[in-house]
Parts: sequence; structure tokens; C-alpha cells
Amino acid sequence: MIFIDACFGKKTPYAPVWMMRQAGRYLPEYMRVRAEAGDFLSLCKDPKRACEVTLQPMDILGVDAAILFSDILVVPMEMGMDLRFEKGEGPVFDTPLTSRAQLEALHVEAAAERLSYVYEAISLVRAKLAPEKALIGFCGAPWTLATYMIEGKGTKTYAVCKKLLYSDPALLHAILRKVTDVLKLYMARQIEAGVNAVQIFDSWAAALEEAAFFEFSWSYIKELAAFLKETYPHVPVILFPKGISGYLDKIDGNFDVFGVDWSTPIELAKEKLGDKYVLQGNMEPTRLYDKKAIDAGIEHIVSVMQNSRHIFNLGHGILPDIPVEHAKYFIQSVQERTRL
Ligand code: 1CP
Repeated sequence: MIFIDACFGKKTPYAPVWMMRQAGRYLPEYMRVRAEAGDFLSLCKDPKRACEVTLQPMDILGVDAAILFSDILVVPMEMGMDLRFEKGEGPVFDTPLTSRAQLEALHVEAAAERLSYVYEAISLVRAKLAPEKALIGFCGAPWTLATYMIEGKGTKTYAVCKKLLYSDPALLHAILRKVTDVLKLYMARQIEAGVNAVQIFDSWAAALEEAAFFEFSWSYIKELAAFLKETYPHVPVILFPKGISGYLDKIDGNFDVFGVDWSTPIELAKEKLGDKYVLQGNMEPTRLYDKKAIDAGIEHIVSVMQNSRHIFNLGHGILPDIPVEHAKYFIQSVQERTRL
């Protein structure tokens, strides 16, 4: 698999490419299957339909890896928190996690067990996916999951989490500890079910100051990555902490690929981390609105990364109103432009 070779730093005929959020709302085919399923969470819990939408970008765009269709928030949901997705509002937990008693009521082993629809979807996808294409499994980083569990929804200020961080850091650590324990079981089960690589999304890493980031986020991500690398050395681990370009000097740990977000200059990521890790990323996602902007974005990244170990991607997820034609143009242009 060209994608897996690239994750391990081997030479490949071209730079493999996929897009974060490639299975999603910009595809009319996805909207059709979601409507059939009823709503987003029903789609996540339906292995056949989850398999179908995972495979859509393979056929439509020709990307080099599939990412499992699911959501990071199914984990806290199956730990025992009530999750719903509101139109226009995003994910909502009606009873946010604020006390030790609530934390103690959340499940660990049972949560990993209840996520069986994810493992079923993985087996279905792996059986249908072309053998040369990789399947990426994923989870949210403990910190990013904790922000939703504690705030009850997406947040601009992280005020509730930050209050907890200062007023009761031991409780925040206890939450992160429990989530990390579930994620170890969950990611192990995803690998056993057939994923070829895993990505850990720390979408809200940038909410934390440097010392807090390393204490409350990176330490748990590193622990999870080290556990996976020790148990499954043949499975590449990709880490995507978004928006931490100021902290790159202190990034270390046992993993394979560092996902560079679009706000981090790729030159800087190469200088700081390019010798230690394969880099993935990082075209600014709104460039997909305009073909000339796509060309220029690719050209810049190629000029920096052409002789280095690199996997092409966007620097965060594709937006729902991007024309499919432009997404296809991006994928094909990368594959042609980087061909040796
Ligand atoms: O209406 C719909 O169909 C729901 C939209 C949607 C989709 C398509 C949500 C709700 N999640 C997903 C799928 C999803 N989420 C994937 C599928 C695989 C793929 O990439 O194609 C993945 C990997 C995720 C991961 C995810 N969910 C993250 C981390 C990645 C990132 O983009 O930063 C986060 C933060 C979430 C939470 C979430 N789920 C959905 C929404 C709208 C949100 C974000 C809400 C917010 O901004 O706070």
C-alpha cells in the first residue's frame, strides 16, 4: 500500500493523498445515504451504510486512503453520555460532565464493547476496499473529547474546561485518564478489525497554553500512541494536534506521522520535525473553492516537501460547500504533480 509505505518513510511513486472529512456533506452521494439512514448518529451506528459512505470518496475522487466514517464523539456517547446532533448547533451532550460522581458512572470496557458497530463497519470496508488502498481508523484525542464532555457542546472560549483546569486539575486529569483508557481498548479493537493506520485528532489543542498543552493533552496522546506502537508496530500512528506551531520544538514520542495543520507553515514543520517524522498536510482547505488557488497551494507544498517524506492532505477538514469537481482536481493534481 503506497499510503502505508509513505507513513513509514519509504519512497513511493508519488506522494499519496487523502482529505480529512473526505466522507461527508460535500458529496451528494453522502447526503442521500444520510437521508436514508434518518440522521447522522443512525448513520454512524449502521455498519452497512457507514461502509458505503467510507468507500464513496475512493470511487469518486481516487484518494489513496479511506478514512472510516464515524465520529470522535461516539466514544463519550458509549461511555454513557447522552449525545444528540442539533441542526446548525452541532453535537450536544445535555448533561455535561462536571463532577467526580458523574465520571465514576462512565464505562470503560463496556464502552469499547458497545462500539461494535464501528468494528463491523471496519470489517465490511476492509473486505470491499481495493487491496492497495489503506483504511485509516481514528479517534479524538483525550483533551479534544474532554472539551465536548465538559462543555456539553462545541465552544469558542473553552471557559468551563479552563475553569476546571485551574480549580480542580486533578478532576480534569481523572477525566483524561479514563478517556485514554477507553481509547486504548477502542483503537486496539479498530486495528484487530482491520484498519491499516490510525489518526488521533486533537482538533482543539490550540486552546491550551504551552505548559498546559503538554500536561493535559500531549502526555495522554503520547501514552496512547506509545501503547499502540508497542502492541502493533506494523500499524502507522498519525497525530494531528491542530494549531500548535509555537510548540513544535518540544514535540516528541513514539509515532510515525505528524499531521501539519494549515496555520503552521510547512517550512517550519519541516525544519522542526521533518527529520524525526513523516509530515502530512497541509493545504489550506478553502483553497478548494478556486482551481488557481489549488494549483498555487500544491506548488508551494511541493517546492518545500518534494525531497522529503510527505503525505499530501488538507490542513483541516474539507468544507461542506466545496464543489466535488474541485476536490477531484486537487487529488488528481497532487498525484500527477508529485509523480517521480
Ligand atoms: O450533518 C452531518 O452529516 C454531520 C456532519 C459530520 C460528519 C460528516 C459530523 C458531525 N461528523 C462527521 C464525520 C467525521 N467526523 C469523520 C468522518 C471521516 C472523514 O473524515 O471523512 C471524522 C474523522 C470526524 C472527526 C471529528 N468530529 C472531529 C475531529 C476532526 C476535525 O474536523 O477537527 C471533530 C472535532 C468532530 C466533532 C463534530 N462532529 C460533527 C461536527 C459538526 C463536529 C464539530 C463540531 C464543532 O465544531 O465543535
